[in-house]
Amino acid sequence: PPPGLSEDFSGRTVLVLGGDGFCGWPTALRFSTLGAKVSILDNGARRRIDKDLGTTPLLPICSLPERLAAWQEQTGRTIRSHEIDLATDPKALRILLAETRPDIIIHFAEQRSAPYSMMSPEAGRYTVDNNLRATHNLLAAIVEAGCDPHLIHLGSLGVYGYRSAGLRLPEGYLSVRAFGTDGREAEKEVLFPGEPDSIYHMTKSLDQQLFAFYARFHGLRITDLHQGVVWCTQTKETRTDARLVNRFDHDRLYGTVVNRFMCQAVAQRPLTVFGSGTQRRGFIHICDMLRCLVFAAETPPRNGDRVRVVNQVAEICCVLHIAEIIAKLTGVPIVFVDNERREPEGNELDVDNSTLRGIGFTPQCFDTGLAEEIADVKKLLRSNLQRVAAS
Ligand code: NAD
Ligand code: USQ
Repeated sequence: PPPGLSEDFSGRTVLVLGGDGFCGWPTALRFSTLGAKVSILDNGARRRIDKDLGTTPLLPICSLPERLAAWQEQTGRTIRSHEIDLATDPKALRILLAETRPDIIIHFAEQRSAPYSMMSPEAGRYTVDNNLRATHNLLAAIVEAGCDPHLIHLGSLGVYGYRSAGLRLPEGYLSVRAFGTDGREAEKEVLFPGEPDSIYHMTKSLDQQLFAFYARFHGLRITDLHQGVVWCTQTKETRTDARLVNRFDHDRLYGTVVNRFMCQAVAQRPLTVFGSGTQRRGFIHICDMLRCLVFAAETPPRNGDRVRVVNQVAEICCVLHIAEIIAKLTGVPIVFVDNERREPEGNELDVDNSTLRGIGFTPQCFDTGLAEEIADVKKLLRSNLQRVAAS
């Protein structure tokens, strides 16, 4: 652990909202490993969306009860689960909070695909209804239940928009100077004005306003992590048993770019670069995401503090650069595909990630980490095929 932090969560209760998903599942296992009493809340929406779209993750994932039974069998640790829809069942949520009085709530439970949110008016409406209601129901339930958890939300770098236009995107706040009517100059820190490029990212921008209000008005302790695209899928806990494997999305709507490229490379199919590939994004490895989450959980803001915003981004680069590294490592060609998304290409992107840098670890980067990850995807697929053949 970084100096001064114990990474010991014994005696603390952690509620992971969206704990059946790609980021939530390994997070629940990590906090359980670190001694916390963990509960998962999830309404199974993602598994239903998979069914509706006719997509399946690269490796089959067990049902949530099977996953939790496997975790108990492997470690002797219990994780409880609650099938509650955050967006439509505020009463069940309030009762759960009043009963469990969590010390930490980690909120992943939103529809998270930008292209999904833009594919039809229905999908856009679902994304807005689901995400905003979920977040607001959560904030209101914390107040109603009279508990005082540290709420950690997974936001997105995309709330700022991807054009930094010569600025270094700050961690959440911008200092604004203006002249008052008396002619004197005044300065104020304001939330960075978002320029989201999808309905999904817009919901994350609006979430920020809800957090700011509840922190100011009700004194809630909130950390909003503006995270970049997560790459890689497995963690030390999800590797211990095939029934614990994490979801590995590789389809066009939910598969994130690096994970898609790694699958394509293993399948010896061309790497699909959308548009010119000059769009720049922020990225973070899934294991580094967990380290940052543990750090955030250990360093809560105080009641009355403004929302703490952290840019959870380890590396910034353009999509084509990643494709080129993978093409060089595997010999798989790159194909340029018409970009169906409306997003800036050739954009400048500079992000202040001093909090992450200050934690005291070296994040994993593409130049050194991709070869090992591709080998890992091959190994995972091979062992899964053997498991299927043996069953
Ligand atoms: P995911 O779709 O795999 O998981 C989200 C989980 O939340 C699913 O299990 C889903 O069933 C659940 N859920 C959704 N709506 C719910 C509701 N109303 N009530 C209860 N459960 C609900 O997504 P993910 O990749 O794990 O992303 C989690 C969070 O992290 C998202 O908010 C996303 O914006 C953020 N994030 C993800 C990435 C990434 O690259 N995956 C990057 C940055 C930020
Ligand atoms: N892309 C390709 N080829 C592909 C897939 C994607 O070129 O086969 C490109 C896209 O055009 C885009 C970039 O890769 O320019 C990233 O796309 P993505 O699907 O990997 O990620 P994105 O849509 O940005 O969304 C993901 C998560 C979302 C999170 C966001 C963080 O799905 O939940 O909020 O990353 S960020 O991008 O920093 O806002």
